[in-house]
Amino acid sequence: MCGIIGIIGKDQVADRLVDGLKRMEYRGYDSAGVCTVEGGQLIRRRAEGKLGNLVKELGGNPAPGTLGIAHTRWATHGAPTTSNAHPHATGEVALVHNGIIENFKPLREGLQARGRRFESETDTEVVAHLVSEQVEAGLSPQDAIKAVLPQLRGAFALAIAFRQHPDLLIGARLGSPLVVGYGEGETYLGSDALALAPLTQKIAYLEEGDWVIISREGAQIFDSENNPVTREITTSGVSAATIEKGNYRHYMQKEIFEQPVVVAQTLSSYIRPLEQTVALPQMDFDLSAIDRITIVACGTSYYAGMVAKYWFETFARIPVDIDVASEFRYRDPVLQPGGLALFISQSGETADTLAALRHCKAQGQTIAVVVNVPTSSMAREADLLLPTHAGPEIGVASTKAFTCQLAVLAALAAHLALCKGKLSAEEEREIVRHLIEAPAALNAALAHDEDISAMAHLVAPARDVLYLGRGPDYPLALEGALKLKEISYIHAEGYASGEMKHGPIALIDEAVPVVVLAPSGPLFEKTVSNMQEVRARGGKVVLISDAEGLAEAGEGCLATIEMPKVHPLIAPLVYAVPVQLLAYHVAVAKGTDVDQPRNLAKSVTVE
Ligand code: HGA
Repeated sequence: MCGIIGIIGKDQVADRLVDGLKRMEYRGYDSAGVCTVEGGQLIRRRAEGKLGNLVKELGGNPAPGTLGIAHTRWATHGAPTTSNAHPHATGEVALVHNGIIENFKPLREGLQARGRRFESETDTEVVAHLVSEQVEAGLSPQDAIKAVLPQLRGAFALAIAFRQHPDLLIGARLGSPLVVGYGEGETYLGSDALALAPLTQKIAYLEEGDWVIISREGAQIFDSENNPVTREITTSGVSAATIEKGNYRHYMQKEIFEQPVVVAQTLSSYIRPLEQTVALPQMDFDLSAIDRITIVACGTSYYAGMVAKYWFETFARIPVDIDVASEFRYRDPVLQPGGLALFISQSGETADTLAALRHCKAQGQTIAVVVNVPTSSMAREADLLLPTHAGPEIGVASTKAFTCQLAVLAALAAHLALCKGKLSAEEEREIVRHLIEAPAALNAALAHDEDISAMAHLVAPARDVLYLGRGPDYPLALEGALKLKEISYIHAEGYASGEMKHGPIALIDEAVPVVVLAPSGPLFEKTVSNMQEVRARGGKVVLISDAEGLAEAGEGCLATIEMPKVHPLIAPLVYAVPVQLLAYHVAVAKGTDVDQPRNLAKSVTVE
């Protein structure tokens, strides 16, 4: 959320700053702004709404200068208006911020008592005034930062420009990500390597509490105690080309269709297809000693964790607790020694999940992470890093990251089962054989895109939609409902199909479509019975099943969606496709903004 970028360069920066914002727009699109320094002036341009509005503003009102900062906002404090847009500035200082300054109220009151006037409702503006106060008192930018950072509580990534210093920018991070990029006679700050992809591949990741002075010659990094430190400069593998939309209408659509390839890519790191065995990265702890797993995640990643709970318990017979990160971290969870705490996050920066990870680490749990960004904070703080290889996910509604997470988690479950002696070599080979079938099965599921597109108009007018599933398909029902809510703004709920009769069935009438996920297999009959209970009350069912399941139970449904017949192990991966496509086509039918749905943003770096 909130993308920030800073450039101190040889040439004009405004266009390149806006270009960087374009690559981070998935992080927030409430407003955008830039500020350059030129001729002893801070030149600031801001606009409410999508980035296009800022581009228009700059068209009529350019911002010259070879040094500048820029921001795309997902509002936490204050409405998405131009006056709340970043950069926030005083006469001397301009800055952009990702995070929340939790003690902004007392700081603001103190500043107001000292005569400072505020122009926004944001928490961020206090930082601009605090730094400005120090600069106006005659301190250098470095000393001003040293004086201000210890006063801030909460989370921040900051990029700060100074009116009288066209030769430097200052960055700082605590809780929110910030990277330094090294160019030829140019240096950059950015929320992530993706923002800087066309500018440089040479990236240093700041650590918690670090702050940095960047100049055209390079960067000086300091830790939270103000000691000079070096942070490794790595070569980022992210190229600008990997974040193009190609021939697709939306990023989300492209990412749905990438799934066979990226799931295969991910699996190739976790299985040996010839030997038909699972292969996890080296780890310096004994996995066989793990006797309890705690899974923590948010949103779609949480649903991947819910599927994994079934696998860990079924295959490895290890008890699993699972919780959403925002609840877990504040409920004082009981963590037994010898436990594995497993965190799942696309970005690896999700603030709630990261805080939960640090809590578990402090309690002596072994930390494993499934993340899509191997340079992220979670990846760097884990004992066991299990990367997904989904490539950059730009669509705000997660799709390919989810199926890649499932692929990794299935391999982890099999490996744990082996370590625990619960799986024979033959059973391992069987699991691997099914996993190898997943990419082709995903392709077969995608072949039904047109059918789903053709029936989307049946769901689009609904005000409410229910999704039902049983066993590992229950989390899929939750994921289907989440996808629909996120991008089509239709109220949707996922339920365990057996739970309907305990209350939600009261909602059933002919205006509420009920999407039933029922692959043929051990749970099919039970789910279909629950479906019949819905239909007996006038409910309109969209049944998603394989040919066999549809032949048995498809008659009289509002619509059916056929999936390939697959082994129950990979059914959650395959059944992700129709729920993603259904949400996508309903959103297209409704004309909503698929890639940038209202109120949402990706990489949730605030609590
Ligand atoms: N609190 C600041 C920045 C918000 C943010 O980082 N969101 O992800 C604001 O509301 O402008």
